[in-house]
Amino acid sequence: MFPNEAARKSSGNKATRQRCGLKGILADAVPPLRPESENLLSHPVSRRTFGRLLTAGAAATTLPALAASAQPDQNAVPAAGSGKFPEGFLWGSATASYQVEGAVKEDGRGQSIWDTFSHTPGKTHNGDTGDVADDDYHRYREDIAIMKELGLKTCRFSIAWPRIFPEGTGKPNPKGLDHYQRFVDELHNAGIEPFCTLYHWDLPQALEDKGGWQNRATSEAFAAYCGYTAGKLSDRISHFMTTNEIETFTDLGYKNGTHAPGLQLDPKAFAQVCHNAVLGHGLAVQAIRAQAKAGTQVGLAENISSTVPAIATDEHIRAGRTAIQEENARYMNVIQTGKYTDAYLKKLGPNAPQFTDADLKAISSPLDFVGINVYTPTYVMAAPGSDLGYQVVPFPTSYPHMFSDWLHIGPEALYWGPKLAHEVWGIKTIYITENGASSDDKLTPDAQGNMQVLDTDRTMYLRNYLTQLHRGVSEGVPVKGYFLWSLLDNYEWADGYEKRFGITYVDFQTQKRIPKLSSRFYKATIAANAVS
Ligand code: PNW
Repeated sequence: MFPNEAARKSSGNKATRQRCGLKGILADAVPPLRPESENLLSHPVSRRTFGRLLTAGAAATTLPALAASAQPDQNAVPAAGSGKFPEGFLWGSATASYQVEGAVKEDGRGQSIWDTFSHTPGKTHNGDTGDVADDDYHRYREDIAIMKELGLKTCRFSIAWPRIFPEGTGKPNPKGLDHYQRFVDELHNAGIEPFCTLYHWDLPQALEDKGGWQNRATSEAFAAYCGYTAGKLSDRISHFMTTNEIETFTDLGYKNGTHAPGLQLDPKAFAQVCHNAVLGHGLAVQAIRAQAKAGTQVGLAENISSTVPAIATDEHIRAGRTAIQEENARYMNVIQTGKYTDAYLKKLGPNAPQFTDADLKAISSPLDFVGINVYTPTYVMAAPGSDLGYQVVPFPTSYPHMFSDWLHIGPEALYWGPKLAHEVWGIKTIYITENGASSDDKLTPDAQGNMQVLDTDRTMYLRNYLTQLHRGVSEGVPVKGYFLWSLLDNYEWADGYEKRFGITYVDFQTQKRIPKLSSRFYKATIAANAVS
């Protein structure tokens, strides 16, 4: 087993993590929940929630969303069972800077914690690093041509903070910005709308040297970087996400130590890291709003625990609603509600983070959209008599998973995750900012001797997840787009180049790209605007 797999088994594997989660907490700490039959507006909302809904509504009418300007009525709900998505549904792909770019020493880029970590012996599979990765820094035109060929409407990519501020703060590096301007212009030339993530885990090493996310100064530096960058790029990018998967980078980087910066902090220091990270997100939202063009849409991408009722009866669905709040207490729930749940604080006791009311206000700054990364389900059941009234159901050892051990297959996660997020937090605009799978891809010759990858397992995974997404959209769950992880095989963090998530095969020796069967499936899905 590789180190990263061990980590995911013990922590990144959400079910494992949740099982040792919030047990021992009183069920009455959880706010009353709506019965399945009630819709959002018929439910009596608190004054605070009402205020938030009003703010969100005002933002929606004053800030012209990309989707709104694109004519088609995305609110039109397609018929159940038709497989059809609403006109204007945004089909995209997702990548991240350190996983695809390479060129780590080029054009004044500073060092990131992933350079340090991946070059430390024993930390990654085979000692693999992102030094070259997909060489996308040089080959981005070719990669955008692949997107165009697929018919993508949009593309999620991330900016490497150390390309913009090599030391994390201080003097910006114009060459870094130039690269992303060229990249985004090329996307526009191809008719592809950019969605930009500002932090996909490549923290400048200079900031880690001063404590990284343990240090509140990093939250402030992050906001400054985001404000500056969005200020420079919002003339050509309308959607920004602050962070990618706060949960993953804090858990694996600062608790398990299997991702950069490789620390295993005590519970109190770790709780502060989590707080500083959500605070960084909130301050960044404010900085982007202050410095970017009016109308810029701001959100984040988070792999929330997508709770799935083990059986879809009322009592277990109710358990799913309670669980989605408690299992996401440190991240999405505090971001949406401006409050750490009583159960979360009680569980931490003396290890609770230090925070102020002003912090909570910043953390819960209203968002224009929410990105949800969906890979695995978190199965839950009602547990009458237990403290929280629900239990997370562990995966049996025989439960099917993709090539990554942690990637348990549960298409219903793409139905229940967005649906419950919409119902519980009142989120009005959702994007699936990641969904995809690792496969043990093999190159085989076709009848003419050309190499191909027949990844029927990934294709099966995508078809089933998209069918469940369609189920939600056809019931009115406000998902406006879907970003497949990933366009290309790439550097899968501590798993190095061993675990491939691309729909395009990359030969890492020659950098040759070969579309897989799943790429043909995705192209056909986009062309039909329907899953079948
Ligand atoms: C995401 N889990 O990470 C990241 O955003 C990507 O950079 C990464 O390549 C992709 O998913 C595939 O791993 C995750 O344990 C890490 O549930 C862990 C989990 C999910 C996503």
